[in-house]
Amino acid sequence: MLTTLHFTSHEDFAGANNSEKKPELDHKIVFLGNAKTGKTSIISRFLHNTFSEEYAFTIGAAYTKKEYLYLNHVIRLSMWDTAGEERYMSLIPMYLPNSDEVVIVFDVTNRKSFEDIENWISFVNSAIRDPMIFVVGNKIEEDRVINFDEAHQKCSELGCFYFEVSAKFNVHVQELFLVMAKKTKTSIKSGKFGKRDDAINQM
Ligand SMILES: Nc1nc2c(ncn2[C@@H]2O[C@H](COP(=O)(O)OP(=O)(O)O)[C@@H](O)[C@H]2O)c(=O)[nH]1
Ligand SMILES: [Mg+2]
Repeated sequence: MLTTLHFTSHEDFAGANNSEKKPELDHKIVFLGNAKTGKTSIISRFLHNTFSEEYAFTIGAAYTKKEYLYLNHVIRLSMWDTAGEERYMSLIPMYLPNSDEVVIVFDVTNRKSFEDIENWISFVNSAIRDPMIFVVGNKIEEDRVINFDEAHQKCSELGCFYFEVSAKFNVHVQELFLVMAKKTKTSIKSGKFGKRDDAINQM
């Protein structure tokens, strides 16, 4: 699977809350990965442009949605943020079947969170067929123990896309969501959304 991602400037993003246009793309993302890797922080950065140093444990799973405008296309995004803890794992297969993309977050300063990616991927594969998985290395502004090449190599072997962000310094967070919108499996592969495919292909 192709793992090279093209970054696009995020100046074309805008909130679409007041828009009267119907969404042209509707996509759903589930966030997985070990606890404290930054799942909630990445989502907060994207949704509210905020970041907190304090760790607030995510209980079970949290659902959020956002509509935004990209190059005049209205995109509706639904997200499931999960806890990353064993005792809540049994809940996750409920959210997975309807998702278009799965994001597995690890912390580039924490090797264990990187090694556990394989377990997360097996878990996803046992719940859904042919998932579109994005592995995201977070906290890249810190002293890292996992470098880009190692992570990229491993993701190529595992058939996943690889992306790096810093939720804290807002590095590549918008781009991550844009790339996912562009690659949304449902719209691109199945043609289920008809005209929406054309809209996305023009982005
Ligand atoms: N240095 C740094 N810390 C981060 C970053 N993203 C999240 N954190 C911190 O990591 C901790 C866990 O973040 P959180 O989003 O709650 O992780 P989650 O359990 O995966 O949802 C919190 O203390 C955050 O402030 C980042 O990009 N850089
Ligand atoms: Mg969380």
